[in-house]
Amino acid sequence: MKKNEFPDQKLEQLTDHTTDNASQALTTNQGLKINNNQDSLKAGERGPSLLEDFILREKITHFDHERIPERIVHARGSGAHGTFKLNKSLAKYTKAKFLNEVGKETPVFVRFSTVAGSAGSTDLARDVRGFAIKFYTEEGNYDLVGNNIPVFVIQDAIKFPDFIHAVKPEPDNQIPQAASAHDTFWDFVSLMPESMHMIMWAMSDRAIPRSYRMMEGFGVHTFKFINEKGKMHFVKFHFKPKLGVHSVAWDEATKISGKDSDFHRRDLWEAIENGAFPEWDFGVQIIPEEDEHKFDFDLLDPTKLVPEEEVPVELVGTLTLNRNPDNFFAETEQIAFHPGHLVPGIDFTNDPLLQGRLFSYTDTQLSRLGSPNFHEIPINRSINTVHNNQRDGHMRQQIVKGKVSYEPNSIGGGCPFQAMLKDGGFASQEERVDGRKIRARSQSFVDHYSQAKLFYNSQSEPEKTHLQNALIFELSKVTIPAIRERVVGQLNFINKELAALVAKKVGVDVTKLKQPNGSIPADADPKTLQSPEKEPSTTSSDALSMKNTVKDTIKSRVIGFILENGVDGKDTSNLRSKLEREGAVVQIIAGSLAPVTADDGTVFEPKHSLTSTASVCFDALYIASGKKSADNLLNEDNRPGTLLFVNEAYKHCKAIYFGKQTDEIYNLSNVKNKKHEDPAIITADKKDSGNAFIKAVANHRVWELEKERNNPA
Ligand code: HDD
Repeated sequence: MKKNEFPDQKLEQLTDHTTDNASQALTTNQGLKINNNQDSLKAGERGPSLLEDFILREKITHFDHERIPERIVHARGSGAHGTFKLNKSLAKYTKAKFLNEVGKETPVFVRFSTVAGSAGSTDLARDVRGFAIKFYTEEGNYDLVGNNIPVFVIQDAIKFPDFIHAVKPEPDNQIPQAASAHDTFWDFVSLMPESMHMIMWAMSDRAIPRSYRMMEGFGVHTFKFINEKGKMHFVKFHFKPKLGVHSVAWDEATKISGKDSDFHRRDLWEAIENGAFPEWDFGVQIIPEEDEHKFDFDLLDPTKLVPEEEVPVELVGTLTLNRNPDNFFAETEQIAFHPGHLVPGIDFTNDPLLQGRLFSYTDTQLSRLGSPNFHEIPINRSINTVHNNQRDGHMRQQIVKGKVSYEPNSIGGGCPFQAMLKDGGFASQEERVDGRKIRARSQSFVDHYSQAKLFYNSQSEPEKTHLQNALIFELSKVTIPAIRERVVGQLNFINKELAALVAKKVGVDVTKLKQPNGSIPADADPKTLQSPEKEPSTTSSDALSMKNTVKDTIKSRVIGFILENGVDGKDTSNLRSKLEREGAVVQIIAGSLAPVTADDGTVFEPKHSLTSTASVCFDALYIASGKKSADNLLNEDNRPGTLLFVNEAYKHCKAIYFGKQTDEIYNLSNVKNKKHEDPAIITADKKDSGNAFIKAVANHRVWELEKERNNPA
């Protein structure tokens, strides 16, 4: 389906604010047609410019003010429009209308982001990814402002500014950009044992996704569902990508950052333009109110997940992104999310991280978007009309009729009036709250390692190796030995082998470790503050390993065809059609951008040359059949590029298909020395080679052969 073929209420609303400049004359902001946009008004052709030049002044003034502050966190991001479809009614649990009627579609805008980097930073930073969704429901906007990691790094919002200051570039020299591999970050987390669970996730490959389309989304906090009868259930939100959860290798991530730092942004944009609409299954974990204390962790603690083995995820909907924004600034930059944008049927819990967020998000929009009227920006407008007595302020757009801007009133007939519950009026769920005013943390939050153990235990061997290497890389950038030591001390509580492996590489002697003490209040009993011995209630969970994710599709995977003049036209076109039928994207790479002529006269238009791109930007490679093409790829000019392509794809565990008569390339590359069975190296003589290639691409990578592939000799 093409762009804009999804008529929906939000799209119609946005269309009223959208301009198309096609066939239009240039005008000033006042609508005056401009006759000369090349020269300012001067006193004589070589004379000074005149103050009178209102056209120059208007243009320059607007330009001078066209930047707004970037988001304090999650500054780097990309978004798209889409739709949320309900496949199974949740009316039993919630009265939220968009979750009641099977088949109902709700327009959405989703923004993905990294957390630490500034707006111009690389997409491939090792970082958590934001996954924020605005549902434009008939009952108002509902925002689910989540991440691709189901737990958070701190338990209480009061620590958020500290955490962000620690991870952002250091204040004296603004180094490093978009990276956690530095002293202040590790200093902070080494003193905050509660961060260890999320650190495990952030050091895993989840933090370097292959694509926004291949990552999970989580609401993180436990929320509440309230049904028509007022009955409450706790709920955790999940989004599972239909393409599976996949990552890139760290070495690749660092190279992609140089070759194409917009890799994720481009990938999302192109997939949507090509009609390969990203899709997620939406799922919920429902927990009856009575079971609140059934778990051996606190449901209010945002550093904990609810293992799927304990409460299964029920898939009830589909999220599809199907339309790119028309204007990045107007839509993606100006969209303002807020966990406090609620609809009846959904409510907060007392999670102290969530409670603090409820203040922060409106507050930040005031400085970022500059006015309390940010809700009137087209992308932020709800699809039902706003009726209230809030008035005026910078950039007010709504024109509210009448004399009345207060309530109660008689002059306006009492309008706008309070809605009854039965008519969709929102009421916070009543809850008995009894307690002493106290600045303290619940004892039920004092379990910092059990789920960190669960995550580490659940990883496959290659995933564990990547996690170890990530920790080694990050800690090697820490210049203060005591910080490295403290982190290893924390790791020691999670897994002794992991700690020992990391310690060895970062110069820490595990035998001499002192207990990390964390930021312990002076009068606290240290025994209650840490729980290194506690084992997780579930010891290993399949859902936590990317190994167990979807691996049966090559939809939208980008496959590089490396070829040159004289290539076997028939073979190449056949494979191309076969892969495209499966939904893959084929891109031609040749020695230059000049059209390539095949042996049968077919002409292939290269999208890239061997020097303009690199194998890190592709999911798999086909070295196209044909002796002449292979010879040309190995001529003096092309040889280094061709071999680098193959060797890097090999090193990064990708599928490579060597077409007919490409033995010389095979023999000159590192692939030649492989001494093991490798299902992702396909040669043309292999039976059913085309399908074997498709299977290997769908498998994403042969991570289990990483050691062998990295030591090809
Ligand atoms: Fe936050 C933005 C996700 C805790 C304060 N946050 C922001 C975005 C995402 C998250 C995805 C980007 C939204 C967008 O694309 O515009 N934040 C989370 C999650 C958290 C979390 C999943 C924990 C579970 N955040 C959190 C805390 C605070 C904030 C505890 C402050 C007390 N977050 C903000 C913010 C931002 C933001 C400063 C920056 C830009 C914005 O809000 O609109 O208010």
